[in-house]
Amino acid sequence: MHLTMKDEILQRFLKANGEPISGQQLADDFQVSRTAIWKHMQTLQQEGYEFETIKKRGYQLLSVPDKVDVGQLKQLLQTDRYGQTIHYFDKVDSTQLVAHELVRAGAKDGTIVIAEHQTTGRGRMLREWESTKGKGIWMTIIIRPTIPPHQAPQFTLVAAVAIINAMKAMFKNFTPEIKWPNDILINGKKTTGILTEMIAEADQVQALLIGIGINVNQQIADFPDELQSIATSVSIGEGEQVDRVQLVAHVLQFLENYSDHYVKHGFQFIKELWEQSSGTLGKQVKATSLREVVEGEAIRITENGVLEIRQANGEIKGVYSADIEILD
Ligand code: BTX
Repeated sequence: MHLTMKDEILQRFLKANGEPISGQQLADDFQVSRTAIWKHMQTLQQEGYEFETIKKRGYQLLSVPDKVDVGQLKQLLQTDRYGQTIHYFDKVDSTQLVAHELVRAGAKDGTIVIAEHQTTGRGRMLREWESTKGKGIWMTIIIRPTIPPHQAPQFTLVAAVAIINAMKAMFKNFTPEIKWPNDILINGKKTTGILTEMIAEADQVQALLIGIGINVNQQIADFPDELQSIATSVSIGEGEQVDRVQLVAHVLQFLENYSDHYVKHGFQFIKELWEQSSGTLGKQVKATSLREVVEGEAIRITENGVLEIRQANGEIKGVYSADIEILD
């Protein structure tokens, strides 16, 4: 992963644990003039890093801005492709819209778009997605798997298990659950939504745009009134402030592993992971789709990611896309 000199300077400060580093030392190490170092320090300060200049000892890092720091993310990432190209924005309309433009311009597999704030974040069926500034992960990953278009919906489930297992690897105070197909719940409330969009030819996917919205550091009062009873954040679940950069890095790592596994070996493994974390199977549910309402026990997901519901009369119905209400 290529780091710019500014990123590398920042890494030095992050690793120094608050100890000062002199401008001369940095200039010697990077073999540039002190003025060049000073310019990078100015840029870091403009980005919100606070430094104190300590006489004869150099710059001391006092605080880092609460933002998803791209330099730090690049440093953490151990993926081959996912997140190797990062488009970072302070504010966008929707990372999905930016990603569509990037796909048209030929963006590579694994390119991500990430923003601190979305003014018109989107859910499924053009619903709104509340994207509070600086509190969540609002990200779209462009992937270019060699799969036929009918398999695209399975990628929503691939993304769901990747996020769930990234969370399980990082947090110990809650157990996230998947609500079919695309919600991740903590203590029964929605913390994450996934929106998968596709650009395809008749028999081949050109690109999938996997939009991931994770509420990370919101407290209840940060959500608008209408979401306060149904939404939650990772921080509320864990009971402490969460490092968003670490979470992004974990999600990308799991997503790359699982996507590659899925493309090579099929859906079985993902299905098993999904079942392990399901908060839907075995429950009485009401599935509302554009066409119909199906009520009954959620019994399984099929190889195609379809949710099967056993109705009171014993008939089993497959649901492809719907909103699920868990009744018990
Ligand atoms: P969804 O249609 O399943 O969920 C949308 C519904 O969820 C809304 O109608 C509202 O009731 C509720 N909701 C809205 N915002 C939040 C929130 N922050 N937390 C909990 N519940 C909420 C889910 O759609 C797909 C969301 C994908 C969002 C990502 S963010 C990055 C990318 N860019 C973009 O515009 N969308 C995706």
